[in-house]
Amino acid sequence: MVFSGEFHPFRLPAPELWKDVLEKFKAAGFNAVSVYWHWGLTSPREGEIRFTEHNDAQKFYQVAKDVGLLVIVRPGPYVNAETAGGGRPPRLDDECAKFSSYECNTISFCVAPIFAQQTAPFQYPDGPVIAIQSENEYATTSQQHIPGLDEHMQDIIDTMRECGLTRIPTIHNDKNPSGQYAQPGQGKVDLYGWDGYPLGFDCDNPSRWAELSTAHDANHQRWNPAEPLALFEWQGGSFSYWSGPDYSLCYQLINEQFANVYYKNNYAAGVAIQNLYMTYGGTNWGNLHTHTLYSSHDYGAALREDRTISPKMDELKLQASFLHASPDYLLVGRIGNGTVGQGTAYSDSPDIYTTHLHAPQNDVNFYFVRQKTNTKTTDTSFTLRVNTTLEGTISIPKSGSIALAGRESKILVTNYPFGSSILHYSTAEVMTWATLDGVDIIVLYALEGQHVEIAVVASGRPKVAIAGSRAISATTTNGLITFSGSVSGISVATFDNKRVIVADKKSASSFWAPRLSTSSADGVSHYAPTPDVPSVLVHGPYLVRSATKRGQTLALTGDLNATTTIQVFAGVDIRSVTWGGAPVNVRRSELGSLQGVLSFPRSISTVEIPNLQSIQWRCADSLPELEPNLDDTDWVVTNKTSTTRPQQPSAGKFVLYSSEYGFHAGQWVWRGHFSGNATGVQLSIQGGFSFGYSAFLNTHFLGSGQGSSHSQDGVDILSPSFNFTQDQLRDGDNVLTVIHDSTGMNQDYNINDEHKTPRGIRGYQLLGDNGIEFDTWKVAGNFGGENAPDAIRGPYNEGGWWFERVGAHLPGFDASPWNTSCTPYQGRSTPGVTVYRTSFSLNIPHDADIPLAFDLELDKIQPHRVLIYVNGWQFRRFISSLGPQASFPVPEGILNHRGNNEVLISLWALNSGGARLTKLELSKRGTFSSSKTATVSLVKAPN
Ligand code: IPT
Repeated sequence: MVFSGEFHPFRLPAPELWKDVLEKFKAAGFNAVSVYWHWGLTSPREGEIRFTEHNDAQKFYQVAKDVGLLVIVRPGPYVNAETAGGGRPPRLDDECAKFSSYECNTISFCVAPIFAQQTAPFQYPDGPVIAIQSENEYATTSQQHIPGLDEHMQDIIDTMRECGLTRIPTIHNDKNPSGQYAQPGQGKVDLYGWDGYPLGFDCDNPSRWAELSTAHDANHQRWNPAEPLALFEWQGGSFSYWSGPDYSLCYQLINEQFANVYYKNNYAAGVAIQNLYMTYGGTNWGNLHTHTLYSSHDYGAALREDRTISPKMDELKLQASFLHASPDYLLVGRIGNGTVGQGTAYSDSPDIYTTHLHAPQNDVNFYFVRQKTNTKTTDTSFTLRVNTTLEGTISIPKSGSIALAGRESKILVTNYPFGSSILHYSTAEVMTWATLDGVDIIVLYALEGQHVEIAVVASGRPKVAIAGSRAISATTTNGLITFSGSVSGISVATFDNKRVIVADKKSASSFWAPRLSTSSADGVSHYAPTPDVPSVLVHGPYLVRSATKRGQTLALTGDLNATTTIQVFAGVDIRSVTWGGAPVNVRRSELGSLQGVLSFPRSISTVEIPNLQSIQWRCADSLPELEPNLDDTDWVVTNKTSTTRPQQPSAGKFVLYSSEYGFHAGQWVWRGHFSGNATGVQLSIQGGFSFGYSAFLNTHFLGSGQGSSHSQDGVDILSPSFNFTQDQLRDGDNVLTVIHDSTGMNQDYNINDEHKTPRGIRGYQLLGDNGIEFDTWKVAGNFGGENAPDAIRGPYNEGGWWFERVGAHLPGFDASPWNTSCTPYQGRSTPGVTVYRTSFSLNIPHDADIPLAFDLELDKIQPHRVLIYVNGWQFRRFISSLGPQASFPVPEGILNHRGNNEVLISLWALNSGGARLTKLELSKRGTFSSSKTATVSLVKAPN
């Protein structure tokens, strides 16, 4: 079973934190991670490839290998992923008439071959990479008529092979289970799979569920029955949009109940490869997002943007642990092959839908039960007719009933082997099991208060000892011990060579099942064991990352969020326990565990962080363009009169598309020069969903505007018209200054070149004397354009406003001449842009993990737009009138947790009354004592 989570390394640009994320995946039972690589970030300039920092594929593979995760690699060339251009470098926009086609011959000049070469040495079993994806959701059946698509797919596959990726399967993620590239022919991949987002991206309706599909198996049988059933992207969360719901609502939509019901429906179809998109979402720092979403990419994923663990991770841990401990699951027959089936006939309640899978080798039965319809959200009580080896067909429980909550699904087993023992049947679910010193331990769970009945095969009539919360009692008949009761806390029954742990679901999720570290040098041994069961069970801590046996001592590492009671279930040869290297005072508990207390260090709970209100700020006006005699002679003259882009200019002689002049991201200043008696101007400004603009004539403010969060055609365009007054005009040269931002480049989801959608001024027209025209237009974009010198923070990090062009956002900038009597809390009283700079130091202990966030406050009355630059990294775009996000975590490594930090905030006030920040503070997203890695140092980047 490949239990995989999606993570885009470039969305966490502090590579020293990758290990933390992957260790959290691993601890939760994931055995694989799936990654995209982004061509546009990797190769912003012709001939230059940057496999450095957040694009360092080999470093990532090495970390995954060290942690013990397999890797599914998805290098595009097109990736979508809600990224700028969907992965295409915008410098290529004019290269071909139709981008994603064979005629364009994308593959010959794209980065995919070089990624393939990078990846080849890490193919399994030398390294962790088990599959390579060709393209992404490429083509639908209706697009098949576009010539060249299949040849393009084949070309990518051939290229991957030529580049040395010969030992792993090529894969494809079909948009729908429509069999694209599953059938013999051009572009066919080795391992076909499909994607599914059953609840779409409707975080506005966070409790609305759709019905479950019962067709997974049928689709699998139709397209590729000889291959494992693979879901290469399965909904793990949802993106959100400007002014839309906060990610807490996306989490609510795709929460632990969703994970429980929808993923178990996948297992009921015998899924063998499942990748949850996203499992860690990260951040759309530095303009790497497409325009449809905001700068958080939290995605409501199991691991939050600030790397803290959500309850969904608990649910996934329970599922993954069970699947790994149950090799019979992978040996089950198909639904409907005569011995197994699905429907309502298994239960005495018509409301219960059951899928029965049977693994003949050990005669194990799996029953996946759920509500027949998701419209029913109340509890259902039922009995289930099951097959057993010992008693034939019986109804369970024998006394009482099974309770299924409204949004719950259970996997119930019969004749389930654990070590040398057999679970005859159970109405509680199995989390995992282990055999420690000949004692078979199994962990079973149900929701708090649910009645369970559990029957374990015994030899004769052994004496049973029950300890802990004692929520269950035992009945002994010859050869069978039956436990029953309402689940609460942790109860432990010991008999024969067996220990049965029955926990409520919440208590069960506090179990960690680490594998004992091996000393094997190749690191590959992590991937192999069957069944994959733990070698020790640890209950209590917030996170357990590793367990190593040193003589009679069990050395544990992990994280705490509070003082915690720890229980260690291990072999009798383990006499003592260390936590993070320090001895833990343990004694043998009545549960059979070694029990002790891990104290939360005071040095960590009392860490102080700066109050941004009381530190020194300096400010500067960032619109010198409004000064009467600004010299713009060295600006780029935007004098193209034609463009090959599908979207043609709507009016005016010159093409004012920023990308035509090498400026692809961030914000820009446009200056149109004219002389004569104009009475006004009409403009069409295009910046993507929810973009903003302000226009000025000479020094006078004309007006501002902001786009909407949705539009039908994937373009957000505002068409303001301004009248000039006589006092605004000058004799001779007049300058119309337009500042605007882009919320990111479009993607090319439908293979129709949408990524070429321009940003800039789509059209313009001076009003007044007949024939009056602008003489020249000029633009200021990011420093260096496509040749931007900052190869670390990458091609999209900066825009073209004054402060960015002079490098005031960079840590080495000397702001000492700036004004010191201003703060962002005072703000400005006129429209325009002010930048505020400050520095502060942090002193967070090495053994602490304290994710920090900048918190702002929404303000619709005085709309403003804010960029937050942290040590030179544009980490956030905030739109006060739209939001929704107002709290912005910034990872350690971008923030220096042990030393100085340089922060620049740009405040763009849109209305004539100006704007100020009513709130700007640093907050802690959590306080953990942590063994994440020895150090996370500040990412080295130009000053
Ligand atoms: C799927 C894409 O493959 C992926 O890149 C990402 O964009 C995801 O959607 C949504 O976050 S496409 C799927 C919606 C059919």
